Amino acid sequence: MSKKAIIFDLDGVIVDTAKYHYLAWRELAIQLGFDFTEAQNEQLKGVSRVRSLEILLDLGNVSLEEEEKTKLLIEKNNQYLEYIAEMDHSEILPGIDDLLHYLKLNKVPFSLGSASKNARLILETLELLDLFDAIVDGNDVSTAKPDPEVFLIAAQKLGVDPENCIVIEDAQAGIEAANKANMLSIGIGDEKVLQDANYILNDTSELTIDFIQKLID
Ligand code: B16
Ligand code: MG
Repeated sequence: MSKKAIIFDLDGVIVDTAKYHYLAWRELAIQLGFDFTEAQNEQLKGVSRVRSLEILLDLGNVSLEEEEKTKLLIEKNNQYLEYIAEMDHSEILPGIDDLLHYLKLNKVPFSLGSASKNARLILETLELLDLFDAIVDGNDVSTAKPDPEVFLIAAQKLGVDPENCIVIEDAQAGIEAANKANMLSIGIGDEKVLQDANYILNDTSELTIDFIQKLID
């Protein structure tokens, strides 16, 4: 049996930071003169910060100079960081804390594979950072999901072959990236969005130790 490893996405798998991204993007949209709905926010899940702004501006039919975009990206992130600063351990999604500790105890290597450039800060706030064997985030990649780069770097850092890695993701772009990396994919959320995943679970409470253990045996 070859060694198996697990790669966790952050937003939507470990913690629901999407609600804070939404609030910060919405404030920006209102400032630019248009509204931004929660349904539209779905399009930003798993997508890089720069790409998120492009999607938002398209939705509002707003076109801006590069310089202005850079300013807005900083503004949005500062606002987002204010929300993040209020987070604590209690915001970890159901079952995740137990699962991470179980994997640690059983010496199953695991990494983060997130698009966020704030990933380390968020994991630290949740008191989870030290558990991870590797962290790969938006600062480490040149191409965002659905490109498999983030997961391939994680596999390399863990010293496990991609085909022995299991990716847990909530975004369609993340499932596509995992499939391209030749990894087993577990989608958390809507089955219509995550239809290309090898397994689809409604939420993280279904990500039980028993379920994961069967996949790594
Ligand atoms: P940041 P994930 C993603 O996290 C979020 O889903 C996405 O909405 C966000 O734009 C992206 O991180 C970048 O985040 O602005 O913090 O760098 O799901 O890949 O963990
Ligand atoms: Mg996500």
